[in-house]
Parts: sequence; structure tokens; C-alpha cells
Amino acid sequence: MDDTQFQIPDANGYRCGFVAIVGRPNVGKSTLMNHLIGQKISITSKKAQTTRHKVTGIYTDDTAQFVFVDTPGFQTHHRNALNDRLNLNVTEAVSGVDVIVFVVEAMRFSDADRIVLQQLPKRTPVLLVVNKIDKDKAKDKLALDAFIAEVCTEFDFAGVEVVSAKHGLRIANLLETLKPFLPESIPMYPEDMVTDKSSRFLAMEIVREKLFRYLGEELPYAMNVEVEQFEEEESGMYRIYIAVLVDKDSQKAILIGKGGERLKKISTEARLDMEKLFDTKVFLKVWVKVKSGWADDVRFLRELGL
Ligand SMILES: Nc1nc2c(ncn2[C@@H]2O[C@H](COP(=O)(O)OP(=O)(O)OP(=O)(O)O)[C@@H](O)[C@H]2O)c(=O)[nH]1
Ligand SMILES: [Mg+2]
Repeated sequence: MDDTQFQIPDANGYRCGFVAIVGRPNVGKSTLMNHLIGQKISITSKKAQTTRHKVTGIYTDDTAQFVFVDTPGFQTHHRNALNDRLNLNVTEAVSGVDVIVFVVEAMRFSDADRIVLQQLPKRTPVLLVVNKIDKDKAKDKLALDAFIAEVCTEFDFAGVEVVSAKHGLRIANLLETLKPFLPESIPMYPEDMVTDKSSRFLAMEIVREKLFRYLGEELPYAMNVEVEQFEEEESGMYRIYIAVLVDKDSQKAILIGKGGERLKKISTEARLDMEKLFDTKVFLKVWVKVKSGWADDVRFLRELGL
């Protein structure tokens, strides 16, 4: 037997590892991940509880490969089958990572943030990342320092970074701070890979993001999105059929809008985003189906992969 066969390749100082991004809903976790990897693969919205699945984003440079895991904002309010499952997904996502990025919004720390901190595994290093430093109330340096000092009394953080995810500020600093936490290893993924999620998944998420943008406060939470068909034609064009599941007929009517206007806007914007992300022409058809009580149906949630 050739005994060189099982030799572990020498990493030569290269680093590669997993970074989980956690925090209460709406602190900017998905916006941060998109800026860290330089591509929009995780959907974002001004409404809380946008992310439902964990999403992996990969950033590779000459010295390291970071595998980021964006998680749903930890739910501390409504208890239903969907939220229980979301929280379970967060707990699973942080187990076994090399470092955890705990995101808070500058000048705002509440019980919702505290509860997330309490859920984190004890042995993994946690970096405090203060986001949204572009906001007016965060511009007073002394006040920001006092805020950071206060948050630091809550937990034994391995370090602190301040960023503005939305404006891409200090993102490079954050990567440098995270690097020493990654173990020495050869890269796990090809260098041009930005996510381990399928195009089907990304297409579904893009439609969900538009639902959040064009519907009122409550409605997007009562909906789910399913890819019914996803084909790549010989020409390279993608043909995608997507169903939006709603609870009631009344929700269906709101989603479609007067003369079909709203649904049309949602599908056009989704198609344009897909063409940018997939770098090819897309034919997209979005329609609406009524299925009542889905958010409380555990078996159905499992079928949806939640
Ligand atoms: N001003 C400002 N707004 C930001 C910044 N980062 C994110 N936001 C906004 O905060 C809102 C929430 O951002 P998301 O990235 O969706 O937040 P999230 O933590 O992933 O939220 P969930 O997935 O719902 O838990 C969006 O409206 C973002 O545009 C920032 O650096 N500055
Ligand atoms: Mg998110």
C-alpha cells in the first residue's frame, strides 16, 4: 500500500473555518454576510424575522477561506411550531463553528439580545460586532464607547469590532479580526464558490424578499414560497416556476393586487435579481396557492425543509 495516500496536505499557514453570525431579529446579520462575501445571497428587509433558513456564504482570499453561516434572528416572542424550529436551526448552526459573530445594533441592547447570548455554546469564542454605526445616535464616539463597555459586561467576548454592514464600512477589519480564530487548514470549498445553497433555494429566497418589500407588516410571515419547477434550457436560460403559499383567500387577493399589479411587480423585480445573481436570462412565473394553517403544521414545515 502506498503510505503517502493518507497524508494530510500541508496548509502552509492557510486558514479555513466556520463563522456563525447570530443576533436578535433585524440587527443586520444578513446584510453583514452579504458584504463579507461581496455578493447578495442572503435576503434582507427592514422587517424583523426575514431569514428563515441558515444560509452559508463563502469568502476566499490568498490567506484564508471563511465559511459564514447566517442564521434566523432568534425568536423570543411568539411561540409556534415555526418559531420553535427557527430557534432549533440557530442552535444547530452555532454548534461546531470556530468562532461566533454576535451582532448588535449600535446603541440598542435589550433582553432580546441578552437571550441570544445566553443560548451560545460556552466553549466557542464569541466576537461582539456592533453594527449600524452610521446611524446618527452612534456618531457620538463617547456614547458609542460607553455602549460597547456596557455590552461587554454581559459576556466574556473574545474581541469587539464596529461596522456598518449597509455601507460596507470596516468589513475588511472584521475579516482580519476573525482570521486568527480559523484553524490552519487547506480550503474546504473551491475558491470561486460563494454559497453551498442551490440556485433553487436562492430563487425562492429572492421571491420571499420581494414579498417582504411589497406587502404590509404581517402578511409575509403568513406566506411560504415553493419552487415547483427549475430548469436550465439549452440556451442557458433558466425557466423557473414558483408558488407562494398563503393561509386565506383574502391574503391571496392582497398579494395579487388590483389588476394583478402587485404580483407583477414582485415577479419582475425577482426576475431581475435572479438574472444578476445567476448571470443569465430568466423566465419566471410566480403564482399563489391557498393552504391554511401552514405555520403551525409541524409535518408540513418539515416537508418545506424548515
Ligand atoms: N442604517 C443601517 N441599517 C442597516 C445596517 N445593516 C443593516 N441595516 C438594515 O437593517 C434591516 C435589517 O437587516 P437584515 O440584514 O435583514 O437583518 P437580519 O439581522 O438578517 O434580520 P433577520 O433575518 O430578520 O433576523 C434592513 O433594513 C437593513 O437595511 C447598517 O449598517 N446601517
Ligand atoms: Mg437575516
